[in-house]
Amino acid sequence: MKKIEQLIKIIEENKKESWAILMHEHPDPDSIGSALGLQKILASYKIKSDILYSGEISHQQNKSMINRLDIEIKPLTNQTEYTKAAMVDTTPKNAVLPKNATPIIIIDHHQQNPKKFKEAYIQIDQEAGSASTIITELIKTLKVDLEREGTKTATTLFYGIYTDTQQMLYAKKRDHEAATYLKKFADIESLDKIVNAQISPATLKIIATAINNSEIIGMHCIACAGIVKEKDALAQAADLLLKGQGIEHVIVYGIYENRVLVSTRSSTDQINAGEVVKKIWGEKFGGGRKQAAGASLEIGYFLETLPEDEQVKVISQRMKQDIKNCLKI
Ligand SMILES: [Mn+2]
Repeated sequence: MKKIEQLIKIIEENKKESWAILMHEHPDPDSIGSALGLQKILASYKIKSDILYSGEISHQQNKSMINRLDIEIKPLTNQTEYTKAAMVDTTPKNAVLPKNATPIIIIDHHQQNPKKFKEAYIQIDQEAGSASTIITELIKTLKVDLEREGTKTATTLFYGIYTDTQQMLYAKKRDHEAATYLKKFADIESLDKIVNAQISPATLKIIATAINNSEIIGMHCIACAGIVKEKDALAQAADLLLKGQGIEHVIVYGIYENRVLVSTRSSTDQINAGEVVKKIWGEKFGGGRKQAAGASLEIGYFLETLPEDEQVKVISQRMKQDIKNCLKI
């Protein structure tokens, strides 16, 4: 049986089931795009599905996309109504599933082999620059209509390809072809507003504090953002600092509601951001990918009761010490 026939068979056989589409923990544009794309595919078979995520939505651009395009995705709590699950841009290894749902579709472009799920349609395609590329190809093959009410889907899929290929910089032929196809149906004006989302004054202040307090040691940059009211700002500060000349590894941290939140980035093969975070603070508190990671640490009673500026001072000192010790810098 051809691969596409296998997919159609699975969809047809499960028409009466209750479907959930899962993305990875902290959905990015590629996750959201491919989830919406798959939802559209299922809808063309008259299947209603919900898109769920298990972590949280961070980063201004993601929030801005969801709000502007009015995208409906729900947090995964303890829903029991779903019987089947489709996973995009992730595999069961890296995402939580609804209680009663069996994964029957797994589509991803990362290196992972979900051998456990023999019954499922599995398409792990590392040649694709994004999960959205794979889904767009399926949309084309299955002749799913994007002309009618397909703008939202096309726009998010396009954005998914765009971000996962670093603004098309690493896009291959397939990604370009998929993007070109989607562009006919996408709302480029909205996309422009999403890509160039304005930064709130509070976020700007946090970024400024992080830059002012940054310490650069070789290719490492360690920065304290102080007390932060908007935690997404930490990731934005880390992204920006990584653009600094000679900087290839960034660790930004700030105090947010009795926790120290850490956001890290790496642009070099020498540093695996996720591994570094695990090594410094332990698997329980931190983790992530090669290029981006984070940690969340409890402050504790004695520090919490200190005045804010004392808190920042003590925490920052300890943070820097732990980071430097671990990196041997
Ligand atoms: Mn992806």
